[in-house]
Amino acid sequence: MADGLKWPLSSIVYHIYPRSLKDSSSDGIGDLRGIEEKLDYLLELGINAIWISPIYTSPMADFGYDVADYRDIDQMFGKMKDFDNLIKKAHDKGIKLMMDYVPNHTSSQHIWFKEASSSKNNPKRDWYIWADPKADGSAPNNWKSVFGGSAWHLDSKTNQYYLHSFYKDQPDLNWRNSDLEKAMLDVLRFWLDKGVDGFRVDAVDWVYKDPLFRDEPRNPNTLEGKHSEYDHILHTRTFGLKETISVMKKIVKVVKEYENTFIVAEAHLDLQAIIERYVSIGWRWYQPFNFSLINLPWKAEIHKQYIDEYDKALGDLYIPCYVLGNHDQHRVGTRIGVKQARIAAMLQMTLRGLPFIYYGEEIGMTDNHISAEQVQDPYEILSPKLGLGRDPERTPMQWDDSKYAGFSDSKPWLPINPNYTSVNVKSEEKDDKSMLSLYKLLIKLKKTNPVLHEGKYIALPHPADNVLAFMREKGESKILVLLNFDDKTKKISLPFKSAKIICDDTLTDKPGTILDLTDFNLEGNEGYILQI
Ligand code: ISL
Repeated sequence: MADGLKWPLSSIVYHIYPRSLKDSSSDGIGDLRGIEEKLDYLLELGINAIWISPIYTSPMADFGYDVADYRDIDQMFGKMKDFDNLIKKAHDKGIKLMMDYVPNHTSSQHIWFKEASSSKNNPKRDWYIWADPKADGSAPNNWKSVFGGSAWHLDSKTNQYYLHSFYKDQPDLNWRNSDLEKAMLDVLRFWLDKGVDGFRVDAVDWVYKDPLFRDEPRNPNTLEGKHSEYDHILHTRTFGLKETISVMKKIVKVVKEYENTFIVAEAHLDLQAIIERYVSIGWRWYQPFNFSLINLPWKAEIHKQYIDEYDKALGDLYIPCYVLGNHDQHRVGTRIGVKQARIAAMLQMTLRGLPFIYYGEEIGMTDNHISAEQVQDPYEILSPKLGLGRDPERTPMQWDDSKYAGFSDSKPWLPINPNYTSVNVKSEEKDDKSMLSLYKLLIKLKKTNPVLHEGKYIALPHPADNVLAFMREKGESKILVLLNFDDKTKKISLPFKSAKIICDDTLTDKPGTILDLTDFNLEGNEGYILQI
C-alpha cells in the first residue's frame, strides 16, 4: 500500500508551464516533445519530479485551465502517444510526473457544458450551477469573478445565469451533483491508470459555494484603483467552505488507491487553516501548497515566526511545503531582487520538506515587461493596470543566447525577456558562480546531505535585525543556515568559533573555510550554509 512510499520525502519538484518550456514544433508554443527533450537537463539539475500545468484539450481562454476534455491532450502540446512517451521516458530516468487537476470548472466548450446549456431539462443541466435572473434581469447576487466582473453570465438561450468563479468561458461545476462528482473522480483514475504519480489540485477552495446564493459582504479594507473588484468583496460564501475538506478527502481517497502517489492542492490560507487541512485530511502524502514565501513581506522576522510555527505544527507526521513562485505570481527575482532571490533559494533548499521550483527560477529569470499589445492573460484584460496580469512570469524559458533564446525557431507566444543574452542556461552552465550553479549545489545538498535531507529544524533567535538563522540537526551533526534578508552589513555574534563553509550565496568562498562567528560581519545580501 501507499504508505511505504518515500519519493515526496526526498524530491525536488520542477513546475513546468508547458507553453513556455520548450517548443519542438516551431509554432512558438511549448509542447510535450519539448519537455521530453529537456528531461536530461532536469536530471542534471537534480530534479526528480515534475508537475505540468494543464495539457488537456482546451480552447486556451485561460491557457489550459479551461479544460474541454479531461481525458485527452491538446493538439497544441502533442498527442496522447507523446504523453505516453513522456511518462515512460521520465520514469526510466527516475523522474515522477504529476498532472494538474482542475475540479472547479471546465471550459464552456466541454461537451458536458454544451449539453447542460442546451436546455433546462438536459440531464447534465445540474452538473453546472445555474440561477434565475433577479426581477430586473440582473445577476442573481453580488458574487464576483476572480478575474473581474460578475461571477454570473447570462445564457440567453435558457434565460438563466451560470456561475463562473474565474473567466466567463470557465463555467463552475456542481460537485453537489453525485453523477458529476463520480465523473470527476473517474478523471483521476484515468490518469492514475496511465501511471501518473500524483496531482496538483487547482483552485479547490472555490469548489463549494453557498447553495442559497446569498450575497457576500463588502471588504472594508480595500481601495478603489488599488485592489481588484474581486478583492472588494469578502468571500465568505464562495471560498474555503467546510465542504472543501470533504471534497479533498474524496480526491485523496481515489489517489491513495494507487501506490506511491502524492497530492498537493492550492491553499490560499493562513497558517492555522493550512495546518487544519493537513490534520483533517490526515494522509501523509497530501500537502496543502504553502505560499507564505511568496505572500509574506520579505522580512526575516516575519518568515521566522511563520516557519517556526509551521515546522513545529507539522512535526514528523506531515511534509512541509515551500514554494517561491508559480505561473500566477510575479517571479521571485522581481519581487525581492535577484540578489535576495539567491537567499530565498538557500532558504527554500535548506528547510525541511518538499520544495517546488518554478521553471526558470533556477537561472534567475525575472518578469518580462508586457506591453498593452502583447497582453494575453484574461486577468490583465479584465482587471487592468493593477499588476495582476500573469504574462510577465510566463515568458519562455531562456536556454541560450540565440534568437528566441533556444526556446523555439518561431516567434514565441509571449516575448522573451531581453535579459536572455546573459540569463540563460547555456552561459550559466559555464559559470561556476551562476544562479544555476548555486541551484545545482543546493539541490545536491538537499538530496544527499543527511542533515539537510532528514535533520530536525531548530529555531534560533535573530542574530541581527532582518537576519535569519536556524539549524538543522541529525544526531551529532549540525548545520547552521545564516541568511541576511537585508542589503546592509550586519554585525553578528554567535557562539560558534569555527563554522565550516559548505556553501555561500555567491559561491565565492571556498568550501571548508572556517569562519569565526563570535564576532562577524555578515555582508548585505549574504548567506551561508555552515557545518558546526
Ligand atoms: O492568480 C491568482 C493570483 O494571481 C490566484 O488567485 C489564482 O486565481 C488562484 O490561485 C487559482 O488559480 C488557479 O486556477 C485559475 C487559473 O487561472 C490559475 O492559473 C490557476 O493556478 C483558474 O483555473
